Amino acid sequence: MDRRKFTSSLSFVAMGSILGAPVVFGKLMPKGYIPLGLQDPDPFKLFDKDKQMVILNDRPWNMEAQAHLLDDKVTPNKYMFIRNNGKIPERIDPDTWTLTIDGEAVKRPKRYTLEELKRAFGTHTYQLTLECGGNGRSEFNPPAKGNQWTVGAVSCAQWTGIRLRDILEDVGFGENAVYIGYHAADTHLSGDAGKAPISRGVPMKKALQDETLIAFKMNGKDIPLVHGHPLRLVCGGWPASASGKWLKRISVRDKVHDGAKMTGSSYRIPCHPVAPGEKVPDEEMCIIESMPVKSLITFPKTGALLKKGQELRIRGHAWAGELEVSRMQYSIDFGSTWRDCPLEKPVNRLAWQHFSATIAFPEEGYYEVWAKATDSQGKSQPMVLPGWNPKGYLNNACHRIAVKIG
Ligand SMILES: Nc1nc2c(c(=O)[nH]1)N[C@H]1C(S)=C(S)[C@@H](COP(=O)(O)O)O[C@H]1N2
Ligand SMILES: [Mo]
Repeated sequence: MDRRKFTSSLSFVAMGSILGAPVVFGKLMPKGYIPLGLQDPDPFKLFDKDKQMVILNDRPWNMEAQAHLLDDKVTPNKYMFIRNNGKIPERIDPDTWTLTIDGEAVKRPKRYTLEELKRAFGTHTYQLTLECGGNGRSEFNPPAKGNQWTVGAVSCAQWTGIRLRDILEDVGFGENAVYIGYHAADTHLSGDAGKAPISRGVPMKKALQDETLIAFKMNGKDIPLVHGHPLRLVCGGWPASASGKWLKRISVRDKVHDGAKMTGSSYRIPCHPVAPGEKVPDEEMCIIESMPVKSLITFPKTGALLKKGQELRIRGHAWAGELEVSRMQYSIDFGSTWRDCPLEKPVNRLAWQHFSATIAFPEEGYYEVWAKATDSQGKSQPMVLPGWNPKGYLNNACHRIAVKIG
């Protein structure tokens, strides 16, 4: 039995004896609640993550994958990056959890229990690519503040839930509806209860898409706590910050949602290109919407050693926000020449696509394998860093791995 299950089956008196002190107010604590002092201090165990995941921050918790950990077609929890802006909510009781729909543009504001949501609306499952807007931030110069993500802040898990559209149609919304904004149960690091760590959203057009889900399952199981249990908004193909975890309320707004991290330089980029390091006034910053085309070589791990004459089988994934990836190429000569490689169709819209290739190297020595995806509108990944921006978003430069032959 794991520690979490073990502790949640104990009485608070028994817990107190482990802690060496009585659990004050123990009687008032919800069933299954584990006092912080008893939680596993090992974050890999606490979040059920593989030891090869890389911790970028512990306050709040932020953890990324490495390219080779993302080899699965459907990302399992153990390799899924964690991005938190605040403190993970601790006392979650799915039996009493509710979702409220309100806002200026809603016709009949309503509150649903989880049971009601599951009963009233059809269930849908999609595999959805979630990439943090700041994935690749570590390479920008001048450097951008924030978690120094390399390549591992992306996932493509299978999400099951109901369509946000079905709920919005149930409550009704006016012609004045512009945007939806989410409100969640996580709390600000400062401890200020009136302050949300994050409250973002998407325009109505995105909110009403088939694939925009209010999810209650990830990869067929209850969503893990750190990824939004018991309810999460999932907007695939957009910066993952639009996919609110621990979802409590959705507001149908008559203007662009103005919650925490919707303004200033948060998840916004200069509306027009700027020079590296340039100061950009707030009114010249635009909200990031669909993510740009990108790909990742997930096998082999960089640094592969091959014998002379041995062929190399590579594989990976490519994605392009709202668009499909239409072409995948690789280069073994630093981008001088490119070869096409087979690319699979996505299992559904907004899911990443898989590519593979068998590469023969002309002679022994050091090589880099570069991968380049092109979207359905003809845009390819740049080979070097794309436009600098104050917070280091949208780095979709080609991924590359080192290979040595001989
Ligand atoms: N409530 C809440 N939702 C949130 C966040 C958060 O801090 N709180 N972080 C957002 C950001 S910036 C990202 S990149 C994704 C990360 O999702 P994951 O931790 O499940 O991988 O969640 C988004 N949803
Ligand atoms: Mo993010």
